[in-house]
Amino acid sequence: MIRYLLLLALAGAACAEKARFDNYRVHSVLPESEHHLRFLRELEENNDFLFWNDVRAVNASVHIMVPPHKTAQFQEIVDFVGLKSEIYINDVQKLIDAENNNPAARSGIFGWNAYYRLNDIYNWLDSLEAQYPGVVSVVVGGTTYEGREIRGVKVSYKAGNPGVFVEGGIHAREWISPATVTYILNQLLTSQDPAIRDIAENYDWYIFPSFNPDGYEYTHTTNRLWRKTRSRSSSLCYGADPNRNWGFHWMDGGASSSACSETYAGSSAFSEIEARSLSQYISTIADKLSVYLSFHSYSQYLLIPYGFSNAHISNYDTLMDIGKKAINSLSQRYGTKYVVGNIVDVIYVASGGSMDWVRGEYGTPITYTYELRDTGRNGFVLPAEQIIPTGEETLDSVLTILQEARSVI
Ligand code: 0X9
Ligand code: ZN
Repeated sequence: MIRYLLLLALAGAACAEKARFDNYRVHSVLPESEHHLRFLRELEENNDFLFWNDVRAVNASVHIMVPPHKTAQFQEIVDFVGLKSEIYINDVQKLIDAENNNPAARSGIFGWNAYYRLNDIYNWLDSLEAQYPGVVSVVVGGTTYEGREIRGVKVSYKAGNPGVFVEGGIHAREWISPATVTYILNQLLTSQDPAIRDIAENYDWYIFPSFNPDGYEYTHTTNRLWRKTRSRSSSLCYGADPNRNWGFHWMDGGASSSACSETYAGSSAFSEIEARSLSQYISTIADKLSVYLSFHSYSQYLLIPYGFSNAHISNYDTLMDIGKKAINSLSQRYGTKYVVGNIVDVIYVASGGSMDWVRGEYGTPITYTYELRDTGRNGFVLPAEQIIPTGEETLDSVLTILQEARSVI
């Protein structure tokens, strides 16, 4: 019921103005026993608080957003269960206000000192096609519920290259993902570094900054913390989790059948037009793909398939080996530390993801999902000053992956 009222409030706000998060705090809570884990899982299912990350394991902190009017309730809960809790974000709204206050975002000139609206990104993609004729071509990978294009580019300097697919922004609120993906694309076209030129010109790139354009726009106009698509399949809640909706081991753990859940898998596999149309597009180029990279935030993980099981896939050792080299490269520039591993081992069971479908359906050999910066001090609301450093270190690791991939594809 409480959840329902909150949704009504948010839906009302949708027509009028942006949802605000004044004095909302994010607490980092430490489960120290199986009992704590069970308790936190139950709390998450109750949908009373928005969990920014998931309940994983003993000693893995859980980030829980607490509205000011629920502070007392939250305090009672943690005291009662004996959970250690620390405030990571004192005022979510302040962080949101500071995140993107750079006037660059409104200047009309595209760049990496601010987060941009979908149309700014799309106009920039179009401009690349004009600027790099014969190299960049704009492609439409799919359509959204609200009728937007899912626009990307193909970058190809010559025929016959192995293909790399780069997916950003499947979760709407993870703004650093589209920003990092456009950063990488820009470097591929403009960098003079011979190592970057080498991967740019000797792979064919299929790059999609936003796999969830409706959700991304909604995070700009209405609710900064929206995750899902914007489809309407139930009378209660909007959207499904587009990274639980793909048709390989759909609803095989770590996904919800309730429409109001943040991990709602949808009414059936590929019920969401974004996942369905993108899967059809990927099918048309799958035989050309050697590498699939998916970008999320946050937590600083480099993840390998699958999300429904931690059984070792055929080239597990290779992916772990390359992954370790990649996170080592990533750490060189700014000391940013990542953890590499199977999804289930590192985070939690999560079925129906895009990477899993690509791997399961086509056997694409080199597949990784990034969880970009940070580890929770800003979470989804990563200040725009961190876009370029994140882009730089991430590209360092992508370079390593593609250099190493050569000997195995
Ligand atoms: O839960 C997810 O979808 C991802 N984490 S996030 O915090 N960004 O939501 C993890 C994706 C794991 N990938 C697959 N299951 N394929
Ligand atoms: Zn995500």
